[in-house]
Amino acid sequence: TVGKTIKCKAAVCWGAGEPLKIEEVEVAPPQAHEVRIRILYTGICHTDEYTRSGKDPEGLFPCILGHEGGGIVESVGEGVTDVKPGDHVVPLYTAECRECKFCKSGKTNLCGKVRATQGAGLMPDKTVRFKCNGKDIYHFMGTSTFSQYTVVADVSVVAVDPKAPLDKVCLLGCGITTAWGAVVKQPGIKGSSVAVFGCGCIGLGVVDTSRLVGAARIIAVDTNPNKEAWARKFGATDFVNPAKLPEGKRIQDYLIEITDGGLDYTFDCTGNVHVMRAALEACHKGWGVSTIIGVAAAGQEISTRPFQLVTGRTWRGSAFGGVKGRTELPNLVADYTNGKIKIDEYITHRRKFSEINEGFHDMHSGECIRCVVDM
Ligand code: NAD
Ligand code: AHE
Ligand code: ZN
Repeated sequence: TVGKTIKCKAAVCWGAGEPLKIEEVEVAPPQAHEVRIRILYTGICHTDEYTRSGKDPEGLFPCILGHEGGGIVESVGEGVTDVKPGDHVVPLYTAECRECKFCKSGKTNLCGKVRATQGAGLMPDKTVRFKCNGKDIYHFMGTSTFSQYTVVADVSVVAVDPKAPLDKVCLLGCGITTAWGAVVKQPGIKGSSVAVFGCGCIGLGVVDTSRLVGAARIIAVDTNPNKEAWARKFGATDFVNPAKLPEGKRIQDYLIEITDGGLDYTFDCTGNVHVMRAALEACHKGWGVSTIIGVAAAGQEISTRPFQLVTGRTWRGSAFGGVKGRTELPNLVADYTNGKIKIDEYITHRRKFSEINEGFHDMHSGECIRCVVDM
């Protein structure tokens, strides 16, 4: 049986730096190994804004952004075995095919199966499923959740407990999972000192998970003074505003002073390459480990004196927290429904789909942790 094209509303970004425009789009039926999803809720992540703004070297326009969604499977193409119509699902921007060199390595959550086409804004067969006024529209991150219906590869979606509220667990599609994994998969944090640079959804998630795994001291760092109360609520033991340090005092030198030589673990959750350097240099000589989570603009590069690494500091990074979505997300949903991990606490704003651009403005206000859009 051949499925039908669906007409629905989607927020199209027609060009770098432009606001999103709600348009009627046509969503073609899922082909072999594809899944068409009715998106009910989506979060807005800083990475959506990063690509919208034109800072993403992989950005393609016109496109339908969004990668933090929750929805219900509408139909599936041939050969799809893991999900069926009616299943509650979260799309995954980090696929998990379980067959490629990456998946089989046991060393990474990055999957090679669809990443090249995904980065080119296409489905795995190198075509698109979205059209607007007869024009092809690119996919984004293999998810495009800013559409009432989207099509994803079957390796890029996971079914979750239908009893879990989709307006909450959609946030496990990126921010909260990214932060959780970055901490849980980093051995040694229990009993250690941690500094977290940037207290948005990602940074607060790192603070919260560090508390959960038993870090001894958690120093939150943010230039926005309003983030102190947020950080403490999520488990920070200290808060430092780098903008309030004495003239000429660098944040890394200050942190080294107050921690008897530096932190055991630091995390960049800002995407600012100067902050990334400070986070690395705030690490303790001999063993400190700094993890980059933030995403930097095209053309930006990190630097430090190699001596920083020669003397035992480690610089690393993680994508989607190192989490293999199809295998691990159902457990994380259970952790949420069992009260082990927070989601509700991150939701500061809610918007109707027609107000999605206001959701982006909320993000810039400095008072928004996550905005959930009701599609
Ligand atoms: P956000 O904008 O909500 O949070 C960033 C925080 O950093 C803000 O509180 C801001 O005040 C603070 N900040 C800005 N400049 C600072 C400075 N110089 N020193 C200290 N704090 C500073 O963003 P978010 O949604 O939490 O995302 C954070 C970053 O993580 C973004 O770059 C995003 O693209 C990236 N990200 C990466 C992954 C991944 O898989 N690696 C996943 C999700 C998001
Ligand atoms: N396209 C950008 C990089 C963007 C990036 O780093 N994305 C993160 C996820 S951010 C989610 O909010 C990621 O997972 N990257 C791994 C991957 O395979 O994309 C660029 O610089 O080209
Ligand atoms: Zn994201």
